[in-house]
Amino acid sequence: MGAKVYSPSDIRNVAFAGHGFCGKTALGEAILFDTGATTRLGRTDQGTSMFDFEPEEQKRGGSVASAFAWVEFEGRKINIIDTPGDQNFVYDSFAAMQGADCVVIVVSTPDGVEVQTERFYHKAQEARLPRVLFFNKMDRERANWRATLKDVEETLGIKPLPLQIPIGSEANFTGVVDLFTKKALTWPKDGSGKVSEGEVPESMKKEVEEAWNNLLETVASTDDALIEKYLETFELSDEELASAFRKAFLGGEMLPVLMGSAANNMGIQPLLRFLAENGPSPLDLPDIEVEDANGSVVTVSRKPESPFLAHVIRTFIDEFSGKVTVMRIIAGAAPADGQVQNTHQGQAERLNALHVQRGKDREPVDQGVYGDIVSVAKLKTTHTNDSLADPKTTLRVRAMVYPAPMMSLVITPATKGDEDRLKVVVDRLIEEDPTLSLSYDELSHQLVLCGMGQAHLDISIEKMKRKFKVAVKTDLPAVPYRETVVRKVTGIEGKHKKQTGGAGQFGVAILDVEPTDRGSGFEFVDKIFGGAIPRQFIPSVEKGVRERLKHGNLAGYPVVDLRVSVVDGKYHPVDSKDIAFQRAGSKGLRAAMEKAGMKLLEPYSKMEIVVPTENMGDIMGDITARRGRVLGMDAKGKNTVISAICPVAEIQRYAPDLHSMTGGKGSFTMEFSSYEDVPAMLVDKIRQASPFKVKEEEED
Ligand SMILES: Nc1nc2c(ncn2[C@@H]2O[C@H](COP(=O)(O)OP(=O)(O)O)[C@@H](O)[C@H]2O)c(=O)[nH]1
Ligand SMILES: [Mg+2]
Repeated sequence: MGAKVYSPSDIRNVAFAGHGFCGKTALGEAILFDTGATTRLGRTDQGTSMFDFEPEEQKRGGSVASAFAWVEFEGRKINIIDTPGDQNFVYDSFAAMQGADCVVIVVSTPDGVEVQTERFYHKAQEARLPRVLFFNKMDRERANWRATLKDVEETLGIKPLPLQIPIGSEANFTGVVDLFTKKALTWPKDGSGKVSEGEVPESMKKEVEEAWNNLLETVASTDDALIEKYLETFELSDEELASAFRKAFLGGEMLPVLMGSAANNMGIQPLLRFLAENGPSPLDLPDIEVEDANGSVVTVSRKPESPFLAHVIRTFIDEFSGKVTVMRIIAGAAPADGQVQNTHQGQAERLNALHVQRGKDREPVDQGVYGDIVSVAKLKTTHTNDSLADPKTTLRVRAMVYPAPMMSLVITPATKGDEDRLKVVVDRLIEEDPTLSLSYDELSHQLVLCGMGQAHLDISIEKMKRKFKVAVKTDLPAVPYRETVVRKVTGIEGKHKKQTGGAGQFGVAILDVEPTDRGSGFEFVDKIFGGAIPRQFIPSVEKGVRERLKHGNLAGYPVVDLRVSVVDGKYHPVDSKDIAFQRAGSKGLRAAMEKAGMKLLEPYSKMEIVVPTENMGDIMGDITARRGRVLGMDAKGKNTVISAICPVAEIQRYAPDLHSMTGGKGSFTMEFSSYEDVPAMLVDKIRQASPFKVKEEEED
């Protein structure tokens, strides 16, 4: 017997999002326990969470990938999508959020709105997902919910609407007054989640009255007819209130606030009721814009009877089932014969047996109904962010754009001869995680693993070892220095002449060489008139020049940003041949570099650093010490966003440094900006450390 099949009207797809360690996973665990899906309360800090089931997560006590679980509450199926909050894994969260129809933004009340809270809030807003706030950790010291309300208003730019008032605070937090029912709901601190209902304490009546009036007024003002009635009578019927409330919530016009303590299993049932009653069912969803094979926009009506379309929101490798693909059914229902088309890859796939997930546990389910989240094992080529569709259509959900990697590490297998296996293993990891990539550095002949940050790469390397038994050594990648010429030189001769017994080799190329703008690369100009070098040998000269550009005269790094013009030359009717002119070009450029003088260039990254404003001075001082330049600052709530550019060489380990300078509260993104001159005092050091020997021209 398979898992229960629910009607789409009874399904709710909810993502939990927010800053790392705000308690999203704890909230998910409390929900699993209170709905009877688990028999004990899982804890992330003890490695007993259903959601954080990967050993890397248990070791860290924090989520590194999204996880899924379904529960039943009051006859409704709630699909929970628990997302990681860490900056390193944020794109995994974004991919998983594509399965959600509304988002619970979890806020640690003592910490207020943090960097990733804001990021997830805006992401959900952009995706037009209704949002509700859960003020968590109400039991903790410095949990001041009024201050956090104010913080939300200032940083997110929307006045949040409390649906509850807390009873007691910090260690004395015992529960909430529910404004709709005017009941006091309290929980013991033993994690049992047993809710008791009582009367509103006398001392809170005035506060409750005020909050209720605020609620009525806020809801009424979302509807012209309603606000008129409210202003006349100061009353609304329950039905009027409920329907206007739901409409405003679904439209994203209102940001309700619920609260509790997830780790102590307090405040969970009201959140579930809120989601069951107010959360959108898949039948409430508007049409969706997708694209066809040509990339043209097609509007699809999200209904059970539309042609099947599903989107892959997560892929992971399970030790028993192999590759598991989790998908959200966007339109229609899964076909009974399982025949579908991967419309991103143009490949047929077969859905063998559908399952529903609870962490890594899965149960078969007989049907994939419209709106549900289901998983399937052993698809051939399908990845996260692909769409699976009715084979009669070519429709697909527009693929998410992943950012450029922010950090790279050189990896070498610990066991010699594992190189090929290493490539295969990284490919498998990339199936789970599209933000990871592998490149080959031609210059250093090294494999470079690229990802979102230090923690991301560390975890990927741990996974390689655990899942695939491949251990690697890591190194910081070499900084890709470049060289360029300092001034223009003209009429430089490159001459190749070789006479060994029989046929000789002869060619002369006269070159002009000049520096060009930063970032312009290399340009080759043919200025030969009158056949001083026969036409067919001009490409030979260019080839020789290009070969020589691979290693400059100064420290052996590639040479960029110059124009080389071949202006004259000499040839011999018999001895001139391709190889002779290649050698002439190469020698000419080498002589030109010698005469023009060379300088070293180093790459800079553009950074956006978000830090608590009180750390701003330290961070800016540190940027200067790293030879960086601060370009601007922007206050954002209690944080400041610093934009800066910094030499890549100075920020290869910025993540852990920023972490310790800000007590874990800072975060940053970076991308390549430009090449600039290396300061004179550092040139010698870089020359000596260069992995390249500066080649003297090989003798003929
Ligand atoms: N005191 C207290 N601690 C909590 C609460 N919720 C979560 N925690 C703790 O906060 C830490 C992070 O929780 P977790 O659920 O892993 O956070 P996530 O990163 O948002 O998933 C864990 O040590 C939890 O036990 C709460 O309501 N009160
Ligand atoms: Mg978590």
